[in-house]
Amino acid sequence: MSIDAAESSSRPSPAAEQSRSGSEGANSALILVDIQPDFLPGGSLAVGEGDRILSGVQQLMESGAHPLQVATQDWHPPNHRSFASNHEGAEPFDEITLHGHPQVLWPDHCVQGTAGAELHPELPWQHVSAIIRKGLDPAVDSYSGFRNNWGPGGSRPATGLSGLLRERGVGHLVVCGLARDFCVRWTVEDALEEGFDVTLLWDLTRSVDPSGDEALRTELSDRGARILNSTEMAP
Ligand code: VGL
Ligand code: ZN
Repeated sequence: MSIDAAESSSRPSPAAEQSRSGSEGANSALILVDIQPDFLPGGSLAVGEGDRILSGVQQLMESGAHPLQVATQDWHPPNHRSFASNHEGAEPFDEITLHGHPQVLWPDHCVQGTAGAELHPELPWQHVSAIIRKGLDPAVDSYSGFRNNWGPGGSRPATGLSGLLRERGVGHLVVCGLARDFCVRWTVEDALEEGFDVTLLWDLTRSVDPSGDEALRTELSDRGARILNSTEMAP
């Protein structure tokens, strides 16, 4: 056996070691969920106080604390089935059944190519290695960064985010963004199911409906998410 082969067979890759350790730091990724003008005050699906997360998110992006940063971007065609405007007689925030599951009907938002769908122009996106666009299929909504919502066949096809993170040796995700009770929630739930350690930065999220926040916090922490404020994060 050559020296090279002996070395590579006896030594696990740094990425593999890091992902087993599950500790913070070297193998963590910052996941920035749907930080887009349509979800901020003035946007078509504005989340109350959504703009309050921006300076903390910016600091985190610039801190260099997370070697990998990944963003998700809600990115719908104009004929998307989650839009109330595409259902006769429906109003925004009505609930219907779509492919056998409850579906909230939203105001038109994050329409591909519009200003409201951009990643927020004031954040330093140059630090982000990958952007996962979701919600492109007009027939299926897509809250989570990991999987679409249920489609007509009952499956929830993967976006590829899980594979990307694993191949980069990531074991721990630090999640922030909008909206806490939809896309952040579904992303955290899927991340836990995929076996990642998850820290949710509560102060760097806001909800469409804050009345459910207490129950949501309990649910996510019961499922295994660590819930912190950004000020409590190790530097
Ligand atoms: C979202 C509703 C519809 C979100 C996206 O980013 O939380 N919510 N599309
Ligand atoms: Zn959407």
